[in-house]
Amino acid sequence: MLKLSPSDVETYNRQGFLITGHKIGADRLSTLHRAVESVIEANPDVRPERLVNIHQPGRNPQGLVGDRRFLDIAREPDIVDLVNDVIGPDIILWGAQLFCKPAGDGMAVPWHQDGYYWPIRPLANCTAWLALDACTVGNGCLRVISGSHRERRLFSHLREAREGQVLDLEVKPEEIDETSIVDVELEAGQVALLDVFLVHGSNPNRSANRRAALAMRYIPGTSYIDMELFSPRALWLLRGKDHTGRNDFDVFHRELTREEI
Ligand SMILES: O=C(O)CCC(=O)C(=O)O
Repeated sequence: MLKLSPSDVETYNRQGFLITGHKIGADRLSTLHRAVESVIEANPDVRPERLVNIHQPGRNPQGLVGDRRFLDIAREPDIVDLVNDVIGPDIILWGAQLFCKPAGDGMAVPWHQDGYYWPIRPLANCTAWLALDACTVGNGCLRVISGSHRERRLFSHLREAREGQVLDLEVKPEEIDETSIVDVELEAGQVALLDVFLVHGSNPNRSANRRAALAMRYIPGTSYIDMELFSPRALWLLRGKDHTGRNDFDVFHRELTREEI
């Protein structure tokens, strides 16, 4: 079992994010690169930065064709072990988004808090953000406002549908503490963990190198997703139990074949 050190956990709690020492191997990475190509080809009308729920095999409720290889990595014990150390032993996988910024015209992601978008009660989530390509300042790496999660409050967001941005909700500029911006540069295969209250975003990719990353989303078994307020999706109980009794683990699993589950 992979373990974060007490100092890693302290860093995660203090900063709201952690660059872990975990790196997935080259074979696994090549498999995921093939999955990236495959979902881009299967979803020609969707920007590659917006491939939501992409771990759900078959056509997902959002209308996108997902890929089993993303589900496999999201359930990989090494990744789930890291999540375990920050949200505890009851772990539910509920989402995975591919943010693939093509070379030359990759879109920006405005400053936002994930918690602003998601009806998770009580609000808790860890994102395991896996760099599928080398992520650098040059190709639009993840950027975070270190410590912005600490008050565990949601900042005011503006609805700004700006050309070239992946999301249309953006933290008000006056709420951004520019002195605490950290560029999260990662090698391909590295994993960072992000708290649900952390303000984060990324710049456009104008470079000659693609920047792909998979954001895998996990809630603790003490939270539930209010599906009445959300677009429907499948949930996977990966470890422990659902203490709320309000998460439905059958939805959409019924439509999956035995091989797909
Ligand atoms: O990949 C990025 O640049 C942004 C990721 C993000 O916003 C997220 O994981 O919620």
